[in-house]
Amino acid sequence: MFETLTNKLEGIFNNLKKAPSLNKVQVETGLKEIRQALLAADVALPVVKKFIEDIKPKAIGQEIIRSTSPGQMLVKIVYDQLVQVLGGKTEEINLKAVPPASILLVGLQGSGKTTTAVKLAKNLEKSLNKKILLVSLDIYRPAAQEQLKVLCEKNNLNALPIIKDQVPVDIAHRALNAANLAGTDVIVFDTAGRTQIDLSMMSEIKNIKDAVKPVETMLVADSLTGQIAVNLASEFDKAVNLTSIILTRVDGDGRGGAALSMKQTTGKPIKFLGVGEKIDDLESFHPDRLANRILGMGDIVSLVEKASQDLDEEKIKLTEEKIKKGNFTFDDYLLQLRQMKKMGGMEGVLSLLPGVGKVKEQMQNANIDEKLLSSNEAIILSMTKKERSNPDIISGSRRKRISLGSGTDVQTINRLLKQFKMMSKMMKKMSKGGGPQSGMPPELFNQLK
Ligand SMILES: Nc1nc2c(ncn2[C@@H]2O[C@H](COP(=O)(O)OP(=O)(O)OP(=O)(O)O)[C@@H](O)[C@H]2O)c(=O)[nH]1
Ligand SMILES: [Mg+2]
Repeated sequence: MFETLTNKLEGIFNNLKKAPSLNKVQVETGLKEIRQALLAADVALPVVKKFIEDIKPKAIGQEIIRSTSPGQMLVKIVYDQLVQVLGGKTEEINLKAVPPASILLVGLQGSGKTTTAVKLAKNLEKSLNKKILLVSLDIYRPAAQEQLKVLCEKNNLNALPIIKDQVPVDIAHRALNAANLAGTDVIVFDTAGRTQIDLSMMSEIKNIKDAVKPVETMLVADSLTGQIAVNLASEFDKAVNLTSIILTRVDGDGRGGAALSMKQTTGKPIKFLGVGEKIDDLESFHPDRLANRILGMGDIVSLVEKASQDLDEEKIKLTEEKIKKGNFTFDDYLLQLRQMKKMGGMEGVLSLLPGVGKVKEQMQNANIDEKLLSSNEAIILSMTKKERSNPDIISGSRRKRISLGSGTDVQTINRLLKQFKMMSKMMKKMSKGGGPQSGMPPELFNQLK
């Protein structure tokens, strides 16, 4: 699976990742080779272009984290971008409906719809413990309905009994009734193979959609056809509004162009991969796992992840030192806000700082929520460097400018400045090592000392 790309990337990184340092020319050559590798893997040109454009500034201006090398950082940058291109986060199958939830599989002839219908049913039965009904709406290919029935019998799955000469929309209604009676959770509808240019078949699928109101309309597309599969997805989407894609025959696809181009080109997520002919050969699609498989360098990726986490903690320690010394500026505050966002909000970062239990409570009482974090960030970003290190100079007219720049109002700025002033005053007092100051509860003083 995607061996061509894996081998090429491995070749490119083999030399780079060991090098203790990389110059600009080396990085640029590396990027050029990655570009060629992606093109050779049949990834769509606009996708390749964006891939390289997005990683270029990161690769050239990369911040090297201690205990990693530039080459290792580059591996991580490419990995992150691969995850992005593959769709970012995992998109689960949508079954949110008053049961039964209907799933409609559409696609070209021979793309793997019938096989996938059965695999998908087994998968949902096993992983989500769902009660499933399978229904063939393929009245055109001889024995198509029997094919599904036989596959279901073989795998202990429920198929709707076949009634000869019924048209697809009627079969669909019958399936809905049967499912309601039997307390079925999910109905998987297999359909006849059709092309996007066959207008009568396309209008049939629209009628079927109106009848079954599927929560998922999934295109079953053959990964081996590469960019043709991607274009097909766009065409089908225009005609019938797809919700997601299942790529089949990925087991035989050495290149992976369809998987890598699909999300960016069509906007539709891939939810499953068919990786063989057997019933269990269907995998949920996880961008991060696939990127790892393609790159084959999971160890380096986790090494860099770990190192950057250490760096985050280092930065927090540094801020903590500053707090103790009483030189806390808006730049430090900004750093903290960003760390907070990255580390799962307020809770996450405060749990890393020692002795902040009370402050945490106070902040909660003061209603400092996540939204406020974002608006505070925007405000600080609208300040000049001078203003950040010396907030006292922020006059009325400056406040107005900052409020315009950050899309907030002057009151919000006043509030932030007041809060900040109080915070730094408190910190200064504490750093002088005096006793509890007026207005500060003694237990808070002790916590922060
Ligand atoms: N290797 C491999 N073969 C697959 C995969 N999915 C389907 N097939 C094979 O592809 C062939 C066609 O599959 P079907 O499920 O009948 O395709 P279909 O889209 O229903 O075909 P029509 O109903 O004729 O349009 C079968 O031999 C399947 O075993 C896959 O992920 N990997
Ligand atoms: Mg079929």
